[in-house]
Amino acid sequence: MSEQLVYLDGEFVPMSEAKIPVLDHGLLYGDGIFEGIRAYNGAVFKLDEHLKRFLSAAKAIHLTLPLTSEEIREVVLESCRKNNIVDGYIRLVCTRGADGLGLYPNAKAHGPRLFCIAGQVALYPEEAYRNGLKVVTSSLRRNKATIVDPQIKSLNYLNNILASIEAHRSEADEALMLNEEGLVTECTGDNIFMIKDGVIWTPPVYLGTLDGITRQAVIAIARDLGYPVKEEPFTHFNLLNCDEAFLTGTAAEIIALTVLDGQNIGDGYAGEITMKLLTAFREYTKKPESGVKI
Ligand code: PXG
Repeated sequence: MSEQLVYLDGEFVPMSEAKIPVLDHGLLYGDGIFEGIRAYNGAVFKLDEHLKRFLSAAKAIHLTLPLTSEEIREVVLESCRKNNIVDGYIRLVCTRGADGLGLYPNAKAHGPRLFCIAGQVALYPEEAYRNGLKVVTSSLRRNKATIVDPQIKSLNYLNNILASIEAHRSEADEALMLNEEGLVTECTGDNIFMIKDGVIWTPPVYLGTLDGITRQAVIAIARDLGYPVKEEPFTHFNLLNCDEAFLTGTAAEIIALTVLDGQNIGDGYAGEITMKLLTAFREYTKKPESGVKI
């Protein structure tokens, strides 16, 4: 197999040559933004929604992207073509560039650096979808929107990484993150939903949640199937006592949360509505209208 080709700063280079200088502000300070995107069946899933979020994040951190939205769209599609992607995972990143050791970004140094990696997706084993994930509540609170807004998909993921390390140290798969008020926000790389008495709940983004692309798709699919969906706050108590809970994210798609802090959610297996949504979601990902053709 030929070497993976990475788009970096205007050209496609082999992975082994795709390097970022040590002075890049993305590396020194987490100063940059990213998107994790899936390709299904020869199309990039929700590409325009990902680009919209990418552009909003750039605006929020005062980052002038080196290409237009239309050009970035083409970079993503061309990255897939160059690597023969039919089903895969794409990482789109823009760093502030090589700006030196000062905190204030030096505009005279190298400008923002855009790169795009198109490769394979690491999936949970299929039995994880039936058995669900073990989740523990993190001792770390989710970043407050008044400090660094979780809606900005920035390269600074320490809040999430530290919570993830904490979860794995206690042999759980994921960490539940509450905000300063103790309300449920999301997990470290996934949004969260719970189902109680046939009603589907997910936290509103203003609590400190990333507005996930999968979250949006699942809300639309659930409403199409006739389930009421509420984007309203709920507590750890509510989650612990719900009938079913699941996480959503680009990599995981829809995966049940079956054990929370050592206690079963429902009967401790993926629930009926969760599995119905997963089936409907997977059908939707195969439809041409869910993505942009590669
Ligand atoms: N919340 C956070 C904090 C995220 O980073 C999601 C929710 C789900 O959003 P999407 O748009 O993917 O439905 C994310 C997703 C991973 C991984 O390996 C996931 C994300 C970033 C990096 C790695 O699962 N983001």
